[in-house]
Amino acid sequence: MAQRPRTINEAARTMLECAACEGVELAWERLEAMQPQCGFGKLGVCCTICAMGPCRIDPFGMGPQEGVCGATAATIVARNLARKIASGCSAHSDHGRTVAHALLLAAEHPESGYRIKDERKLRRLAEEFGIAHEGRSAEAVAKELAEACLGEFGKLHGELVMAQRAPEPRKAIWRELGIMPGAIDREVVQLLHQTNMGVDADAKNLLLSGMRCALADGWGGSMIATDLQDVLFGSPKPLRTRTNLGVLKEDHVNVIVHGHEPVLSDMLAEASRDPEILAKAREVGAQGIQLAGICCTGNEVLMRRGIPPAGSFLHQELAVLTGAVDAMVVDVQCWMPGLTRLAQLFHTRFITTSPKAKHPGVEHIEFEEQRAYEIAKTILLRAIEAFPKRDPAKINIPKHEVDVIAGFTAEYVYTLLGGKYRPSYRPLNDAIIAGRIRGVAGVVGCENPHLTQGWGHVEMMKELIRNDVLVVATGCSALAAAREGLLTPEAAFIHGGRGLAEVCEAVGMPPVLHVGSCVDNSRILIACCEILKEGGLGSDISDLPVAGAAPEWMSEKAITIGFYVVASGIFTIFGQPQPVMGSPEVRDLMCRQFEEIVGGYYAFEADPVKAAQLMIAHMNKKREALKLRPMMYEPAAEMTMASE
Ligand code: NFS
Repeated sequence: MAQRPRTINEAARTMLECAACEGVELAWERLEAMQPQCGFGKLGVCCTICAMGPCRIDPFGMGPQEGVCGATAATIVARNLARKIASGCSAHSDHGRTVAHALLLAAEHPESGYRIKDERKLRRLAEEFGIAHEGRSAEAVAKELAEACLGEFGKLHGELVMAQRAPEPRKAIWRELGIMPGAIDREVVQLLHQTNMGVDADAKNLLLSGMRCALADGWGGSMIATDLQDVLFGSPKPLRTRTNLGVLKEDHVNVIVHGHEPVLSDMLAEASRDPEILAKAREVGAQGIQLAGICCTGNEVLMRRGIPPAGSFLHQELAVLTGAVDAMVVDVQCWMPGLTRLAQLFHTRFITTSPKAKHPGVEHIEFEEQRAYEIAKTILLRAIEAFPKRDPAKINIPKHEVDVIAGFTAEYVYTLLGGKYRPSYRPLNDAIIAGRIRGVAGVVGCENPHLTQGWGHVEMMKELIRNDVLVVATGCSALAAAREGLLTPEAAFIHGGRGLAEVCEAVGMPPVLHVGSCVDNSRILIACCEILKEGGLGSDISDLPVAGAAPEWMSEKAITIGFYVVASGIFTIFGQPQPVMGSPEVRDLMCRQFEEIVGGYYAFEADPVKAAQLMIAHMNKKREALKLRPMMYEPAAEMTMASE
């Protein structure tokens, strides 16, 4: 049987060949060594919640159908899934909390190095939170806003402030179902309690609570992260830079920032321009410092500072293999412990920085927001020390890099489409109503060595834009698209349908808009609200011709995102199924009954072109319900089946 290619990306392929020659083991080899993987775990029917187990349900109906406590497959699957939602919500929300702390610091201790960069957004948020701001200093307002946001995690009463941004009919559904989120931490705690041994055994009830917790992420923790990052680090605006491993420079000290929270990476970006640091770099023979990103912290500094992304999730090990990474600096989430051993084969300084994320044998330079700039400089000095220790024989930087335009936000769409003098969502709504644009798809999420890296994202996006669907992308999906040149206006003419290409040409925008990191999926929710407010496309998010997808997902965070997107009323496709296939009851809930309950529902489809067709069919259904005009141009009937 022909082996599935590991990646669609040329630079990654070069590095994988180099790894194979050197006998270095990466995630792909570790995956192979793991075969066969546990089928019970994959189906979600293995329960380790109490010590009467581990229990597992026989999916073929030949063995036990209940755990020792009597829990059925549905209970076990739903409980396991709910715990993953709680974990994903924790990760994003803790990120939001960190940013709120940094904002508080900026307000109270300007000497910390953090500054308020978007005062307009600060004041707008203050109004939303009921904080008086007129005639008050930005710092005074920021202090109150940061405290109010921190309060959202543990407040005793009421609903999340940002969840009020949702359209009225949506909020009515959430209240009716009892899934309107309250305090963020409480939603996580309640879900963990509910999934304890001997508490909730009702799959539907568990998944509804899962939705409430997920909504506390999407319309709470993640939204706080996004908005406060805009206040603190500046609201992104479209900018052009380069991406892929070729952005690493042989004659520069290369520092990779990897992880998620820009409180560190933004400060490293600032410190990398410090004259003292640059002088030190020159002393060791380097021309300067090249900062490059991996994963979502890479997206954060890409959007705001134009720092080039070296790659996405599966590029992390490949970057070290170039032999030219002097320091790999990680904070939280999505870094592989396998990096530790790999970095030891090279001169690369692998540095952890968060008290929440350490690994034996790894240098730990703890990041403290109060001394952010000083610590950022210390980290850069470590990289400079490493530079002369490079082994020239091991240096192999693939020459691949391409143009990328990134930095779109829900707010920026106003100017993008409406122009500077008539900022408005009207042109977007009109293009949808007139049938020039079929709808909008959010394609997001991770990469997974189970699939050919980038294949799912890129083939899905190509099929969508070919059918006049505007794509918004975040996280590693956006980075995969960037590497294959989809984030440039030219891509509209090469791959786009005629209607979409006309719109892209008129405003000079790419057919795939990079809207940020994974917490920035909240921007997509807000864009949906703005489209509704503009009028003509229904009254609830579930009325809109929109869909979401995570074709190569792997993280628990992706499950949480999926749940808040579905609970917000949006049809969502995951490539690999979530671990629920061991319970037909849970699968039916998610893939069918959810539509009646919340308007949004799931499909699992690994073929990205077929998945795109499902999204298109969904958009057509919504267009019909809205009685919109037929599409102006239908693409040629031939459907290029994706082949792995
Ligand atoms: Ni999202 Fe971003 Fe990438 Fe997946 Fe990880 S970096 S927060 S979880 S792997 S998209």
